[in-house]
Amino acid sequence: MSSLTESDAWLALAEHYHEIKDIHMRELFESDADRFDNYSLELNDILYDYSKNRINEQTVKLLLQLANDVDLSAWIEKLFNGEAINHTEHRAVLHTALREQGNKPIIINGEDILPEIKAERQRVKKLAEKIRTRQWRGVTNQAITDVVNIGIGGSHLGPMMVTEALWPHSLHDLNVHFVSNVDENHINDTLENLNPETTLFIIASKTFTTQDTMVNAETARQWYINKLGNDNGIERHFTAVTSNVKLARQFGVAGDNIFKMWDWVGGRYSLWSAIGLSIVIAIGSEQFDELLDGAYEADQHFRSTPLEKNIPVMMALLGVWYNNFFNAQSMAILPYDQHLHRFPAYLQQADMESNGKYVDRQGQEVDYTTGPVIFGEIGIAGQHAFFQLLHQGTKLVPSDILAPVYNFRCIARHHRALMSNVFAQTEALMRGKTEQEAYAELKSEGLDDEQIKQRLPYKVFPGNRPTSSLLFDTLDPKTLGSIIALYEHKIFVQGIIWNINSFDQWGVELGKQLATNILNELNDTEPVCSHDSSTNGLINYYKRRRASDKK
Ligand code: G6Q
Repeated sequence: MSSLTESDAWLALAEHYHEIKDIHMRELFESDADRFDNYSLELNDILYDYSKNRINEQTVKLLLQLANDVDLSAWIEKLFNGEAINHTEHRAVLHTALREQGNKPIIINGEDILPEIKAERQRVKKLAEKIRTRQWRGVTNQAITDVVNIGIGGSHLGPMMVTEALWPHSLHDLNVHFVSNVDENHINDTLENLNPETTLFIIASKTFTTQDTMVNAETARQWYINKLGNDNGIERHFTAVTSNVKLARQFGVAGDNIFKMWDWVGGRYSLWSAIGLSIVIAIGSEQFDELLDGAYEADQHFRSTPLEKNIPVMMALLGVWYNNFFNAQSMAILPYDQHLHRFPAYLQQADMESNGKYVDRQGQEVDYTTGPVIFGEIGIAGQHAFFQLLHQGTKLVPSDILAPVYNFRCIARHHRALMSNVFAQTEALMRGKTEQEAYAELKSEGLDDEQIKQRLPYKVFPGNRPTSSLLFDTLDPKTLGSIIALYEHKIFVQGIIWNINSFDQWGVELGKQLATNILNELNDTEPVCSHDSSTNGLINYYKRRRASDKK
């Protein structure tokens, strides 16, 4: 048994689960008129309502005890102070330094990193503003109209999600595209209508060795050369963001166009760094600063608010409650703001790559479950698709609902229709529909008793399905920055409780390594026999098919 599952708080929670598992949230609301006030928190214009969860005072008390038992507050300080908490890579984890507004030095290897962060941010802004104001000229002295970010994983999802989310705040005559897939369709479809003389590429890769990105970058360079007939002026069309400056230079990117990343920023936490160059180009320097401000305010909230009033801490503890005691295997992220349509994909990486680990910080296999399967979709679209399972399926799927109080143009007719769904869904998931209520409804529809008897079982909804709601005024850069940082910190807290390192990603490294090995085997037509029969069979089938294509 691990010390976590033997801790007093864990054992008490396991016992408490048996007391609460059959209590319906309807009862919890009936017995506490102030439940909404008692179980909701605010940060600036963000309201976090967690009252529709299967918890009572005792649950919260025990979950907080669990957080205290693992010394969460001390870990929060270690995070902000730059201790090497990514112990498998001997690295600090300092995405918070990227949005730090204070001047107190943050020392890594004897040096204050803040001046370098600020200097690099200035370089990024300078380039972005030149592009936005059409001062940056391409090979034929034309302004840039299209920017293509080539990157994958952490060098793609964050910038892409934010650029989509803040589209109303962006320049609309400057298009920002994202290419991640090494499938040629992605880059070819993107380049089809672009003009190399007015296109700028950002090769975003911390390592500058990721195969997918490098193959796409090479294709982009060839496209430029093929279209123009030579490589004149190519330095005005290629930039890079990387911690491997040497490889970026070897690729041919001019030194002035290379922006730095540091090893203390994980890819999935890097949108605040120069990896966010595409974001700065889209929304401009001032609004990028607001995004950073919003994240900084969430950082301050996380660092200085008592655990019981701390939004990311409560988000994390609820996740642990369902994951480890209710045995919930998944969690749904359901934004009702169309501009957040890539937020579930972004969080999928942030959460699952961080907490999808089975070995603890001492190198032992854990005896409890860790990160959940994260999935999601725009809430309205989900309602017409997988919400059926949320309402009447056999699995418990705790869900986060995110919705704006105002949206961009805020046409009342649209917005009220949208929000009526938000409120109705959270209420229905909580309350469900009893047999009596279903009976009364069918009766009022004019069905006779025989018809009602047949249909009744299908019209009953058990309810008691947890949702937490995040309502925010409007999806502006500052609010988005806060929301992202709240989720980053939630993930951190869960990693601390589960005693895992949320900041390495050996599973991703494995994929990179395996693909490189097999790539060598695809370079000729010889059959392979070094794998299992399925992998051999698939590779050889592919090779045969390709060989006959060539004939
Ligand atoms: C993120 C991961 C991973 C990484 C990609 C791209 O935290 O490390 O998703 O971002 O594999 O790596 P490069 O930026 O090095 O190309």
